Amino acid sequence: MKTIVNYINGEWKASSSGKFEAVRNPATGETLGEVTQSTKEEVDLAVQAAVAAQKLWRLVPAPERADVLYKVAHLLKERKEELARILTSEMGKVIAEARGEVQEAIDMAYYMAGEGRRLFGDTVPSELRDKFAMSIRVPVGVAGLITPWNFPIAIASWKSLPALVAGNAVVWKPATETPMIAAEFVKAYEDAGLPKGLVNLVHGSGSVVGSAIVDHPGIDLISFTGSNEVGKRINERAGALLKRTSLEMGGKNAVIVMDDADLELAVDGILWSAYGTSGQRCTACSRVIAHASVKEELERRLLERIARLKLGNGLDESVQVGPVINRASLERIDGYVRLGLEEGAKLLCGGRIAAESGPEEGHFYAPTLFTDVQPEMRIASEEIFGPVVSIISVHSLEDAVAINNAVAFGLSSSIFTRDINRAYRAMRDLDTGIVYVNAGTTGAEIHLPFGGTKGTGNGHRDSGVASLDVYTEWKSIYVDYSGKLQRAQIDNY
Ligand code: UN1
Repeated sequence: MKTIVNYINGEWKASSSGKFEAVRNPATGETLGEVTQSTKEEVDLAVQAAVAAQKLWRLVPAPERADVLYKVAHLLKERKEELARILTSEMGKVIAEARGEVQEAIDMAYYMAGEGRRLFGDTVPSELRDKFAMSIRVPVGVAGLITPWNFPIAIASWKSLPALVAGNAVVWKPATETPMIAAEFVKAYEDAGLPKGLVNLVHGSGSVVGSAIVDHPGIDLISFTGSNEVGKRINERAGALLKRTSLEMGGKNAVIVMDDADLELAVDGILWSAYGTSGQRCTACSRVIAHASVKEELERRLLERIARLKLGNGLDESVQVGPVINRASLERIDGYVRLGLEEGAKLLCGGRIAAESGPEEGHFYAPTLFTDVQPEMRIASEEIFGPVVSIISVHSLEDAVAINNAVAFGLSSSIFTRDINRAYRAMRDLDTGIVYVNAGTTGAEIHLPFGGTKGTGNGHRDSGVASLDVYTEWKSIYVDYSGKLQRAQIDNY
């Protein structure tokens, strides 16, 4: 059994609280280890270390900062298989997906290392003679990162790597369910030679450690991925303290299948984005908006393929659907299914805790498909975060887009059509931060901005160059080499 401890100011140490939480394998129920539960005081120590380290780090040339990131990328690449196995054991996603997720962190590390030689600002002409004007990116200070269990290394990479390359320090609270992969990521930073104090890992609950990070005056910005409920609270609290917050929250993502779609391709896209990661992606497909003329054929093909999906322990290469994260999640998903039945939706398959589950064993939910769902039903508008899909029938692209846009979230959407005009209209009108054409709702690549509209976020983006906007301030600089006082807007007009 492993004991997972904090990493504060370059030292691995358990919290003085003496408290631990068990880390369990969601596929087997086996206890993998225990994770230290920290106090507010430890957040304070982490922030002090971060503040001190950042004072020096901001002066290190960005290409030199990036050298450390290249080493992180290299180490993650070397350790990819080992990391993927740890990820699968504590989070449950199938091993092929876990490898993909580690790859996402590797890609992000190389990409952000490249930013060390870019971090582009602007040079622009001044309106006055003999005057030079430019705007440059400068670090914000100390970033507080609060990350979820569903993409425990990829999402942490989207946040910590741009923070560091831009010259910030980090205090990170990972999800309680996935502390082992978090420790491995931090170990890669340590082994790459990142100076102590720049990344601090503090394990514990949201109510103690998360709140302390949000409240601490030494933390300048918060980047959070998780539920809407927690995100709203963070936003209110951090807003009152005038801290920058970047929030990435829920989704209710839809795949639109038009009457001219390649149906086999649509089925592939739906299966992968709805039941991959057991539906526990912010980007998971949980609605299918199908043209009435292809709906029945689509249902028939989906049912045939769902029946062949293999559930089980994600370490088994032949398994396609792993467990959900814990018992509470299993019950919440089942609760939504009961609700769907009460609301009058028609259950086509699944709708039950799968036989692979047991009270002390894994937590598996049978891939579930509802049809004849009305857009306003709760199963069609609230985030379920499990393998549950609702089919809604429409007669036109306009109706499909309107239904897609009617929910409170706006993360990802997709359309299957062979008509280029329809595809472009959808790209224009779908109100989500990510749009796919002829692919499911998942599969975001790290060099593009990740995030969404409406209840999904608050206007910021993870990953891509856009993430630098979260971790930098703009500084506008004017250099007057005329040797005299020149008044802008006055002396020149
Ligand atoms: C998430 O669901 O929180 O596009 C992240 C995807 C992945 C990232 C998902 N690359 O599904």
